[in-house]
Amino acid sequence: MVRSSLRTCAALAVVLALGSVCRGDLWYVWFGQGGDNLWSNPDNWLLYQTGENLVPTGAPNDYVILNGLLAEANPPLIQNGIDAVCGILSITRDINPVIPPGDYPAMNMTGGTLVVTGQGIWWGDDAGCQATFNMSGGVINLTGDPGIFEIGWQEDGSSPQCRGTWNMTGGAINCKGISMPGGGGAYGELNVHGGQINVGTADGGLILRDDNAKVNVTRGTIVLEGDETVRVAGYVTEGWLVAYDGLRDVVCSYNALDNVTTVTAEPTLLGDANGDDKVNDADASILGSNWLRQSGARWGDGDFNFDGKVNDADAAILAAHWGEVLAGSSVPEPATMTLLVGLIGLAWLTRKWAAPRK
Ligand SMILES: [Ca+2]
Ligand SMILES: [Ca+2]
Repeated sequence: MVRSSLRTCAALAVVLALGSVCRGDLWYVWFGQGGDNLWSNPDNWLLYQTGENLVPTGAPNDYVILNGLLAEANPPLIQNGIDAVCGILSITRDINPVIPPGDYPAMNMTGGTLVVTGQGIWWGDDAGCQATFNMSGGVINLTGDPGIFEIGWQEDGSSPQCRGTWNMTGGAINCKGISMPGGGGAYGELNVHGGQINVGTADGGLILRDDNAKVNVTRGTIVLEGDETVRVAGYVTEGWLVAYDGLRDVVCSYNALDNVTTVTAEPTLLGDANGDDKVNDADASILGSNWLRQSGARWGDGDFNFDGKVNDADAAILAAHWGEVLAGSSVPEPATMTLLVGLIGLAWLTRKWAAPRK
């Protein structure tokens, strides 16, 4: 049985690596060998202490360790209908040093709920841990003590550098603090492209420590408990908190009635890659120069739907907003329309523009 032998090998590797380390009560290790990537499928999990296939129960001292062998190819998914619980959610070398070279685990959440009952989330914890969380829906509640949402932790000077990345295009996160990065050697990146993150102060609120912290707000919202305008202004000055990778301004306002500080990006037109409040040939040129890029693309590269790629989905967004200016709209110029068609070369775009725009 291939799957059984994979599990045995992975379990053995974890056992050998863990030795006498014992910081949590139970360790639920994700291997993703159940065939569906669903968090709720026991066959995707291996309880280290017993070798059983069990879904995490949510006891506060239990760890969920997502970087089991082969985890990158089979990342966990929480979707509508799944109510997940765990003690500590971790991508961590501290507990499981057996991260294969080049294996960068991920996790996806499109709906459902995740309640983290223990210390919190350690996303990218210690040297070599490079992990990406993609959240487009659902709700994450960190209810434990301290209930920290930590992106990137690593001892200063150790290598290779860990990188914790959290991409959010929808859904909501409720936590008692955000810590980025910790330990002096890590890199943590939080992209708030949609949805909302509510940050309480029970564990310090929003804490950004150095140049290795990057919070990038585009079309999502961060809500901080209390008047945090001075702290936010400091982060903006340092360049640790930016809007649209620095193309736009961060907007921060305090509402005394609700005692919350809201952080957003200034309004931006969809398709405005260069942030000049117009959607025109300059943006089309940017999109064209990055056309069919498969990974790592940003808003300023023409990735308007935040999937890291530049393709027809982004071209469709550009086309839908072609000629707009922030305070109104204008008629696109024929010459620039031709340029864009030439750059992208999509027949359907030509068809779209053949009809008069309203
Ligand atoms: Ca523009
Ligand atoms: Ca895209």
